[in-house]
Amino acid sequence: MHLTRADFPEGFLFGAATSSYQIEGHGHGGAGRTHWDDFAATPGNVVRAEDGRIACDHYHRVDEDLDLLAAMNVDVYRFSTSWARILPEGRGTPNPEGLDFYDRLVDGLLERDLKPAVTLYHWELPSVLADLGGWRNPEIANWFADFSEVVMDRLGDRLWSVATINEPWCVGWLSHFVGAHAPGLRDIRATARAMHHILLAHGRAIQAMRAKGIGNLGWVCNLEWADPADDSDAAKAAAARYDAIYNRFFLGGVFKGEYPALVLDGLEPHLPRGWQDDFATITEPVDWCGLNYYTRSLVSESSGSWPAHATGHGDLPVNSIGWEIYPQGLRDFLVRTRDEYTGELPLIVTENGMAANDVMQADGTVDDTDRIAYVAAHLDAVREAIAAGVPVTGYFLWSLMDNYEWSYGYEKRFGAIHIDFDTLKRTPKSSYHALRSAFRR
Ligand code: IFM
Repeated sequence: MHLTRADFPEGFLFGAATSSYQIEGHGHGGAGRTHWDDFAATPGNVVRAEDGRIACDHYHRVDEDLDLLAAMNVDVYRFSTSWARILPEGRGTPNPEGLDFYDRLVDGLLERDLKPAVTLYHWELPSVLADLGGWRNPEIANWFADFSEVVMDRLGDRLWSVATINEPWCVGWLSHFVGAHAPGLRDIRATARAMHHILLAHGRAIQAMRAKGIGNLGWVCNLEWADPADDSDAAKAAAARYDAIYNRFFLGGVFKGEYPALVLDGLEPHLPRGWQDDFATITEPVDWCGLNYYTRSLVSESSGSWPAHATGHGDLPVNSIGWEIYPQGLRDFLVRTRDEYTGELPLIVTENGMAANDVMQADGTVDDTDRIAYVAAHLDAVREAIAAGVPVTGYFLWSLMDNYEWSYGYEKRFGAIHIDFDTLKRTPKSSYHALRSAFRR
């Protein structure tokens, strides 16, 4: 790693990120069933039908994991609270064990001088709320705001930052239109409603938390760079549609109070009545914006109905999932987000990292030089954005440790720490050691 802390502005924050269902072990501690448990139990949805019941068993190994985190010299730990662990029925009486767990986690971070950055929702919707329509039901905005209050009543006095919903494109489009994530729907009306209600729930929760005096509230979008697959007007138009759905819808909703015309072309007939009135809530100001960035796609026109686009890849190197490695996209997104949406608001790279085929060597080491190169190239892209005047204030690695990679099960590894999913042994990889040196104070 050619970079160190000294290459970034004073006060720039380095962090590592995880999420609850992906690491905790959802089978422990009285957590309620989630729609990911249901999705994973349905044949064909997840590799080997794996679920998050045990995951990394972080629930029982939290001290060991926090020690490793602190020794990595990061400033911030971005983690999420499981709605179903805290409210097994989605609403009503909290599970005391669930709240106690996050309480210990936050105290453990503070004892180690780490900043707790919580994300309230990272995809594990309680099944009972999914039964009521989940993100399709407008009531979810109230359920989510209530959940945010329960979390803040217990943890709000000790958090560094709070984000509402992680990666709204995944929660909305990928889960309701593509059907690749829970609840696995392929339905345009469900998609339109879910995408709108995600934003409404975000706004309501921000209002509820602000009313309680909680500060440093943020919004996290995942962005994927979209280039036309060729020079044709059709490919350019398809790429613009893809970009509007993936990247502009959620930023536009929160920061401009409008949806892109290219998305309304397909979704407007399916949005709930009076959707425009909700922008007053959706645009509730936030204190920072998080961007999760991994890759780009080459987009072409496809036959069939709206949105009539197909994605493919060029000849760039790829990660082990097949995602092209394109650091330039991170620099360009940071600049574009500042220019078109957020202005002087602080931007944080809340996730960035690489899936790689990491193999434990006979001597017990894991050499992931490709991941070190990936992170270094993306940190360079962040530096370029900073040099262009973009107020980027932090970079968080995805992920601290190998974990449950959703529909890929445990097959795809993103961690700086290797997990042996049979023994649950933790082994820091070479990227962990490289970052630990780079982040040294
Ligand atoms: O593992 C996911 C995470 O849950 C959300 N952002 C992308 C990561 C890698 O796919």
